[in-house]
Amino acid sequence: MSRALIIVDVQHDFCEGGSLAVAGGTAVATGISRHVDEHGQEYAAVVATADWHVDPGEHWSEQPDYRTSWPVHCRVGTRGADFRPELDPALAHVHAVFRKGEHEAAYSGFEGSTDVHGTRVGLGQWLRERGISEVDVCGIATDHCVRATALDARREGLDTTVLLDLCAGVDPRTTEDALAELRAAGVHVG
Ligand code: VGL
Repeated sequence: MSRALIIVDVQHDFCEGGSLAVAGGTAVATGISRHVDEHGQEYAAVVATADWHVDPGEHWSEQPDYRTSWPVHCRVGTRGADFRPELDPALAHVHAVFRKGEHEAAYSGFEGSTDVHGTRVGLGQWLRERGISEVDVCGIATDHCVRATALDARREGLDTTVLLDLCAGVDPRTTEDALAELRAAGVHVG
């Protein structure tokens, strides 16, 4: 059995002071770095995803509803799209970064791709090629990108665990709904 860690969207704009700040985001960045320091050797691979928007259409809105439309966030070339510095110790162990959403909303890390010798490779293919059968998922936001990434991981047939202590959610109600949906889909919530 071969396990990977997927670190979802721990970027400035999703942490305190960012344009779409999620309470607890910075603490999650610190916690993930500690987790990788303590448990990094248990993973065959550690990967990170990043929201990476150029022009994502109605995903950005001047009047966001915070469910399907959002303030401008993670614009490519801005600090908001960068990873939080508290994640740096974990990033030193990251094998690949999967960027998603240049021209559309993209909640799941499985919509992201990384460059392998000039070819774009999606997260699902990348994990399959390395024989990964289990994934731990952590990051921001529990009720959106973590949710979508964990559901897609299950659909890929991966034994999937959400590390809840290493996640932060936008809204307590949608976070509870997301956790119920994840459990119903067979995702472990630990
Ligand atoms: C996210 C809202 C909008 C996330 C991304 O990373 O969970 N949330 N875009």
